Amino acid sequence: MGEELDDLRGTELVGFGGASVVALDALVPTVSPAACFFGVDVDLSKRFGDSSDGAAAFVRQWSARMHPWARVHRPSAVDVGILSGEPADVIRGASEIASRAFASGYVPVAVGCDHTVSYPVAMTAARRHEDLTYVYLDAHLDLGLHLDDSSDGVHNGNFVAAMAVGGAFREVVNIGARAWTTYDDVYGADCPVTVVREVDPAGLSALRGRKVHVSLDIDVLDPVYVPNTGSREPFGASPQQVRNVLTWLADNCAVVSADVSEVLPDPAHRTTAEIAMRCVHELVKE
Ligand SMILES: [Mn+2]
Repeated sequence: MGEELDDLRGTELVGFGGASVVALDALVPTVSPAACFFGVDVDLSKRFGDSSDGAAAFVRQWSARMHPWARVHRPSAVDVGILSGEPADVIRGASEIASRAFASGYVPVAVGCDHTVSYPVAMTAARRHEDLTYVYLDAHLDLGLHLDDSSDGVHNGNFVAAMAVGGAFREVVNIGARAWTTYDDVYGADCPVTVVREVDPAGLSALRGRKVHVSLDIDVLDPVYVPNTGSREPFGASPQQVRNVLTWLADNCAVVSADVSEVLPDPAHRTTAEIAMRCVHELVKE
């Protein structure tokens, strides 16, 4: 195998968002569905934005101080490691970790580099759960504007279109698209695509009761809060608005899997790691 998980044997290691660190092979079945975090530390296919290689280790390191909070509020959340290696191998590895997390009753949550990390996790979830809705908070639609002029297949600007082709999902729902390009006709999807432009639970009632994969591209937040992201767009959401939406999804839908991505590992903006992890922690409350 060309991909590998990092060594979790250090006794001092604190996991993503303060979660406990557990080796994947030591993962035991859980009765209540908790988050099973894992990292992907290489860009899988980044066409847009600066490199975010190393983002998973950055997010883990700078969200470790959430441990006292996590111990009280998310006691069952675990971190099974960070994948690195060749992108094709890492994509396979991410699918395998997601499958194993599902098999043990966990909710797999990938912490990625580029947004393409969502692709293997959501596709694995769609194979396991019929009638799954793909919900992504993102300033961009990633819906195939660039499918035709690219020879390298799926990347972080078109993967949503690639996922929606073939009927794997009941519906694709974007929350928070605001980039100027999201006003072009760019849809390449074969299933219904809905755009909810306001980052507000008021626009989400149609999702009540659904099974959902939730993907958080950190650029849905305003660059004031997260300047270290590859494709910054003005007029974005606040952390509180994003958290409110994720809380609503957790309370009104069945969140089966999730991911967060597009944080650039910049030591000048360490608090963005806590913003990212506090937001995704909201999706799985065990
Ligand atoms: Mn984006």
